[in-house]
Amino acid sequence: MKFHVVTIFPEFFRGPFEHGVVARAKAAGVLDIQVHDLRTWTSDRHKTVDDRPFGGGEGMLLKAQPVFDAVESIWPERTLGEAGRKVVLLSAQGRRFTQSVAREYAALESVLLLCGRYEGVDERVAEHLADEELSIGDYVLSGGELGAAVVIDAVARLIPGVLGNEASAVQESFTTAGLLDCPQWTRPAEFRGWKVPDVLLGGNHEEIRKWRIEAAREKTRRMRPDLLNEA
Ligand code: 4FV
Repeated sequence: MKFHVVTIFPEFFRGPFEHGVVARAKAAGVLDIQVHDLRTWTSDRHKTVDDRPFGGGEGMLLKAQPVFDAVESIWPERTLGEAGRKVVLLSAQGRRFTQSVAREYAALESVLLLCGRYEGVDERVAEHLADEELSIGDYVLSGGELGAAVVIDAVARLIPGVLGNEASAVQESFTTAGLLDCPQWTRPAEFRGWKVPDVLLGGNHEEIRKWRIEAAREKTRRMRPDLLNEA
């Protein structure tokens, strides 16, 4: 799977992808991440990528031209809504990024992530260039880069062959029936007087399976009742 990331801070992506699952996926050749500096597609000597909003207001906006030129240079023959690949604008106005969206993206051949900065991006990018806008949550970030890193991490884990044991991608939050993952413990069986539930020490796998489903429901009821309504 291939990710392209367009940003005014390419150096931002030096860190996040050098560790753990994503680094292993890159090393195994099942994941390729290309980071592009948006200023590459500017023509003035100040490499201008932003300008003031029409109608006034605080702050600056990313201009449409460098973003369009970037995408059309990275994917020259691409058309909107094309199968197998997507242009995605990270923004606070986007569709909410969830595990099911991560699964959707993991089935694609390639995703190009556009990282906003300043107060946002000229609306013509969302209207005429991006296949969709995506939000990682209802809060305002200083840029789309963190969102892009979140998307790449969540999707990379779902690429076949990336997680050592695929099983773990099946048995986790937001997979089985949209429930949160059940609580888990590791050694020691007693820590500061706090004991691991006996059923998990009993070795009766059917009992353990049933107990875990109920524990997952109980945790979901307590922490995310909204998920139960969705389920
Ligand atoms: C955001 C989010 C987000 C908005 C203005 C970047 C900022 C600035 N991106 N999920 N929430 N983006 O807040 O993805 O351009």
